[in-house]
Amino acid sequence: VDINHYKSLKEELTRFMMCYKFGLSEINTKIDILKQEFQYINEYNPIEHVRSRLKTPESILKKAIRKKIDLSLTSFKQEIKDIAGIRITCSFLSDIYIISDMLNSQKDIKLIETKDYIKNPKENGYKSLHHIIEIPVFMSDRIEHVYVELQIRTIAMDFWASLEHKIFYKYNKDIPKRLTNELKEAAAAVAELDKKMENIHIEVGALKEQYNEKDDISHLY
Ligand code: 0O2
Repeated sequence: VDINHYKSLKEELTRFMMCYKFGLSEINTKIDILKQEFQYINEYNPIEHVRSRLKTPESILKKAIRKKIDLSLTSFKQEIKDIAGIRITCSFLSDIYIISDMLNSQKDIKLIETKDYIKNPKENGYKSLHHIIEIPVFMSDRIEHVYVELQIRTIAMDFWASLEHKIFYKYNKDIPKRLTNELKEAAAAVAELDKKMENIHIEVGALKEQYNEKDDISHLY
C-alpha cells in the first residue's frame, strides 16, 4: 500500500467515522428507552449492561486488507458491517429475543442479516445472537445509512466469550487442545446455568403474578 494514499485515506476515514458514532448514539438511546419502559411495565430490568465500540481506522484498514476489500470509503461502507458495534448483555435467555424483537420492529431499523449462535452455537461453544442492522443518520445536509453490528447475549455467555477471546489472542489463535476441550465443557455449563436461571425466573414471575392477583382481590373487600 502506497504510504501517502494510506495517510490521506486515514484522515478521510476519521471524518467518515462520525456517521457511525452518531449511529451508535441513536441505537444507545433506543436501548435506553426500551430499558426504562420495560422496567416500568415489568418491574425488572432485562438489560444488565450495554457496551458500544467503534472500530479504529487502523483496524478498518487491516480488515480491508485481510479481506481483500477495495481501499475506498464506499467499499468500507458496503463491505465492513461491523465498524459500529453494540453488545447488549441480558440476565435471561428469553430477554435476548424480547430485546431483539423490540429493536427489530422499530420502523427506522432495517434488519440486514442475523446469525443466531444460540440456536446454532459455533464449534468452539460460542453463543450469542448477532444482527447486522441498518439505520438512517440525519446529518446537516444528507441522510447517511449506516450498518451497526448488534450482539445480544446473557451474562453467562458474555463471561465465556470474554475468557475465550483472551485465550484466543494469548495463544495467537492456536489454542492447545486441552484448553479447547475445557472451553467446550465450560460452554455446556453456561448453557445449563442459563436454562436453570430461566426456569427460576419463570417461577418467580408466576409467583409474583399470583401475589398481584391476591392484592387486587383484597382491594375489593
Ligand atoms: P472483535 O474484536 O470483537 O470486533 P466478519 O469477519 O466480522 O466480517 P464474521 O466473523 O462471520 O464476519 O461475523 P460474526 O460471526 O458475526 O462474528 C463477529 C464478532 O462476533 C466477532 O468480531 C466477535 O466479537 C464475535 N465472535 C464471533 N465468534 C466468536 C468466538 O468464537 N469467540 C468470541 N469470543 N467472540 C466471537 P471480531 O471482529 O472477530 O472481533
